Amino acid sequence: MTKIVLVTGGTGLVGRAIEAVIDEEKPTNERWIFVGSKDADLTDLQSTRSMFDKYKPTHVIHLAAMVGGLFHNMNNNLDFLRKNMQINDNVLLLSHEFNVQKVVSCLSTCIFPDKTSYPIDETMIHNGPPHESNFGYSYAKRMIDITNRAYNEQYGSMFTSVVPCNVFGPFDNFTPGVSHVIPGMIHRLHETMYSKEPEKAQEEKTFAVYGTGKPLRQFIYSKDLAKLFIWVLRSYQSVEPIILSVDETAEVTIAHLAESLVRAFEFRGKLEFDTSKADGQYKKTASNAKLRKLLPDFQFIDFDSAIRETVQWYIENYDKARK
Ligand code: NAP
Ligand code: GFB
Repeated sequence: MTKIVLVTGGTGLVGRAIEAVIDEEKPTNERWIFVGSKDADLTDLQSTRSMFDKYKPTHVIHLAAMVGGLFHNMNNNLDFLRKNMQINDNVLLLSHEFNVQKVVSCLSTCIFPDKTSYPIDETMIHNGPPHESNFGYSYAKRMIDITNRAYNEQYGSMFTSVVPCNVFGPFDNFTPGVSHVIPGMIHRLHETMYSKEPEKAQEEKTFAVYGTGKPLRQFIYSKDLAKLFIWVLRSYQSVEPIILSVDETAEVTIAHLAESLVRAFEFRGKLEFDTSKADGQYKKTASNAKLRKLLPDFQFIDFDSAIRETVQWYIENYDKARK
């Protein structure tokens, strides 16, 4: 029987990557539908119900969320909390009402307890408060896991979730003040090189990295995450969350990331660190041991190559990128 797979948040960074993988694969027994807020405002129950009634999905990949980087979270914790709670409750309720066979929702490694031992693993999600910079988003995401377990206990629903580390790639959100670090720095470095101080030679220009550059992050390329998401939908049969992250050894400092971006742009100016800006969480090192056990041969794309591909995409799609 043909699966009807509804991807909420299908027009975003992760959704567009999944769409690209599916377009290449052309599965014959699956019909994939990628939706954005134009198709339904998922904070509204009636609008959500109409969309479920229109598509009658058998499977759901639930990506839709209010999403942003450190600075956007710091200034909007209430909105991140309420909007994401509304979206998540509506999508899971309608998935139940329409007898969806499986829902894979999306948490994040930034929702784990701030005071914790490392590496973090899937069993530690609720072991203490998250970092104060994004408590709204974090508690909304944690409630997905709680709600999944409640539906499974009461109705036997196969509602599960994945926990990606920081994601980047084409079709990201490059909007200043909203974006995550990689699209944020790509946008600003491009402006430094091509718009600001046109009278200055590149060698005389400086690019400011926000914060000290010392925090550590694991970054997964959206194309890799897309392949793992599709595998989870087809083959992972547990309500327990699963971390989808690059290896602990792939963790880099923000300064290292900045140097990789400078190489990708061939920027010949100087880097400086604007320590008046917050660093956020120092680290959130996650273990992908559970994933590696299930998929021992999965190969992640080389970080610098993925950064180059993303920078190239941004330059070629400058006019249509979200910024
Ligand atoms: P994104 O690029 O900002 O895309 C967000 C998606 O959600 C868009 O398709 C957007 O639709 C949709 N959306 C937002 N509000 C909506 C609403 N009220 N009704 C319907 N749709 C709505 O986000 P992303 O980076 O792809 O994130 C996808 C998922 O991955 C999220 O659950 C996020 O929490 C999770 N995640 C992201 C990261 C990361 O570093 N990016 C890391 C870990 C987890 P429009 O296009 O119409 O606005
Ligand atoms: O991706 P990011 O904004 O969020 O990364 P988090 C923030 C880190 O990058 C901080 C530094 O150390 C910033 O000082 N940084 C340097 C920059 N330059 C920039 C820049 O131009 N823009 C941004 N945004 N940061 C988020 C959570 O944490 O992780 C979200 O707040 C989400 O909820 C996301 O889950 C995955 O990695 O700190």
